[in-house]
Amino acid sequence: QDPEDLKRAAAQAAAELVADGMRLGLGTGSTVRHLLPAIAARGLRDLRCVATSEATAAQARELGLPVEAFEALDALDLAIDGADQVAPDLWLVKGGGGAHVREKVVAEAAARFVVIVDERKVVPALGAPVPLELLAFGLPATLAAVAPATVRPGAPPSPDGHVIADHHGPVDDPAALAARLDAVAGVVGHGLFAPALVHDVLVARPGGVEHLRA
Ligand code: DER
Repeated sequence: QDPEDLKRAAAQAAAELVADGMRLGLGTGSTVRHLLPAIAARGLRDLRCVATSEATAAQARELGLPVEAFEALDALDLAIDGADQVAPDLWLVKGGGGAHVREKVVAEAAARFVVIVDERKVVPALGAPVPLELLAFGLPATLAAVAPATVRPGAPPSPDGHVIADHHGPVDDPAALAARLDAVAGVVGHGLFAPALVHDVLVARPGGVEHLRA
């Protein structure tokens, strides 16, 4: 089945979780691109939306969704986002689109974080690359500290002016790798999302949408 149909099915299922008056975090990527029209089509009232990228903000506004700066809210009821990899224990790799720092801030602020993927994203074990967001200051020293890692070719700076890079090492122990990356001062963020952060994963398969709960 066409992956876009699967992405749309997962997005539709997530859109059903949105209720009037919700403070809603909107992720970034091609699956979320199907989420926004599905939410807009529901004609919900009094939504307050926060976007994790300019691309999401622009598409949401085009659809008439009320997007506001995240500085106006100190908590969200629900955040919905895609993922690059989903492991059986619900460790995630995100950041293929380079928005993972803002996405993680939004996910952590949400009472419920729902991930929407097509079945291709479900993997037996996480693997490289793990996206990184690095301070430009002292970049070579930081790259050495997190080796093996490279700056992502052609990637523009993040909305917050940081460098997008990728870690290429094995991810046998995501918790250990996440701790190692978090310990390096020049690492602003990385794309490993812990299961504790993830409440639901909606996996679209040809037979339907599977609902994994943490
Ligand atoms: O960059 C990101 O974190 C995106 O959410 C990514 O993980 C999923 O993008 P996709 O829906 O286009 O595969």
